Amino acid sequence: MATHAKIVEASKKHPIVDGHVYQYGTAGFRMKADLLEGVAFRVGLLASLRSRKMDGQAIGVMVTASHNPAVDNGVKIVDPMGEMLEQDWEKLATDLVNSPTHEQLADNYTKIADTYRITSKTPAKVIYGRDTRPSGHKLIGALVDALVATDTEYVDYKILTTPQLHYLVRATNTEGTDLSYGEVSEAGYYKKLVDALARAMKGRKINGSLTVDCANGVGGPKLWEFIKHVQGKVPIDIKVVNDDVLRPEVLNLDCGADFVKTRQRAPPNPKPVPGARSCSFDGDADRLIYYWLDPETNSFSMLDGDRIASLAASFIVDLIRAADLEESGIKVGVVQTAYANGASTTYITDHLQLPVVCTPTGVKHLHHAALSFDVGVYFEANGHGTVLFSREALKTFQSKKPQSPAQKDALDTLIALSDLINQTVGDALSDALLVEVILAHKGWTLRDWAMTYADLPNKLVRVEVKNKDLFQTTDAERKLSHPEGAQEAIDSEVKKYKNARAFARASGTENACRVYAEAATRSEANELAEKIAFVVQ
Ligand code: 16G
Ligand code: ZN
Repeated sequence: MATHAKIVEASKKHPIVDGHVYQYGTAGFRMKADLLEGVAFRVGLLASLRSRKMDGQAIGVMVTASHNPAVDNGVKIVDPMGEMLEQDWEKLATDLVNSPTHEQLADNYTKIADTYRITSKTPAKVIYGRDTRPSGHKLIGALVDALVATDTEYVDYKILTTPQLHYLVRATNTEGTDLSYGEVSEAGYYKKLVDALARAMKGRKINGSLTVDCANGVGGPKLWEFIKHVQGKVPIDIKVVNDDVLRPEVLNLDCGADFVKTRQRAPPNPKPVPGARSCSFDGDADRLIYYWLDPETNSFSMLDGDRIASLAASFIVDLIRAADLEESGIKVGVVQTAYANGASTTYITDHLQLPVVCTPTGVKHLHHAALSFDVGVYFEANGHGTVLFSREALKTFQSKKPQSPAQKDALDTLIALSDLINQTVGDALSDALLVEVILAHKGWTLRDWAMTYADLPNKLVRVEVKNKDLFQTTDAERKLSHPEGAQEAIDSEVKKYKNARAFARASGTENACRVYAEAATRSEANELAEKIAFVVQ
């Protein structure tokens, strides 16, 4: 049977839901899982085309809805170097998925192949994984039917964290080359982390234990796997909590990085222990937030993505200086979004004296901007982020001849960090190890880290609106260009407060607007957020 006919036949088993408009957004396709079966099938078709377009390199498909409730799911595509799908292809994904009939779907598939001169003679390879949601199994079934219909080779990695799949895509495509990213297996991922951790620690001690809340998601079992690999190699005491993946309904429920960040409090279960160094992963383990309860005052301190970015940037700059590479021209920079706390931006620009770039929300934007630096540190305030090292920077670290043991130590640490950090995408496990390494080097507690600057009080609110698409932004989402007059109204409210800043933007993942406000005091930030919410309502 010709491919066109095979696609039509297979598609009949996995129809999309009539009347629903699908869109490839910042996190791929994400919605109630029962709307997604046809989408998963169609994403399989596109991933196969993408692989052929990229000369047969492996393309990844991840089935996850991250921090969303258990009933949701999502499907997204990973490009060959482990990065997010190229933007032009997001549009193709949206068009292909919305094809109204099975015939038209197969026609659209052929049309894309023709437009991009893709021939079925080029081999295609897709590798995939899913988080712990029960609905993932069925979605993978639909995906595989598409891969079979298009003669695509595939590897099923079963249950993975999102960053593990990104790692595997890059490792697959660089295997046997001088850019090799690591062994092509889940075990290879842990081995790389353990080896890099040992080199980055070099006998230093991590004080006390780290409690990790895994959001009852895939991060739990994977963290246990990591612990098996690290045992006996590097002394690190990890206490795993909220790792129940047998009861799907508890996924992301009152726990996880998104809960901690949005509620600005520790998960109620297990009962927080004052003084304990704690962190939370989100449901697919690509976000990380640290926090602790002050044993003296019992107040809650959160160390979010902005804090991790400033900690990592300051540490790397110190190492570059210690390695006597200050004059080498290595450009270190930080990428944030409008949600970054103003105090973090001031700390990075004024205290660390580093350039800060602001981009729209969504990892792909930050990642792209970070590539313009030799060492690009990017984090969203919500805890998603990583550090990118350019090839030139790595070459400089490797070729520099140390003049003292201290210089050698700094160079070795820089190289170890580049292996410890998952450079494909934000990775909660890898980022947590990075934080642990930095705290160990500096001999810092979370209190020391929290003292570097004081966050400006802030408030984030979600506003129900009739049509969120009316809200268009400019200046990296810091200003509204539409509807007319809205920005002027926001400006006039902001002016009434000291040290204030506020913006509104349409969510990329829900039909709502988000409003963020910062001001000198908590009550003023709350009040300002309410006023801006009123403007956009
Ligand atoms: C997605 C993005 C995340 C962003 C969030 C914003 C990726 C992989 N994920 O989850 O980075 O912070 O959307 O959601 O890019 P919002 O547009 O609904 O505020
Ligand atoms: Zn996530």
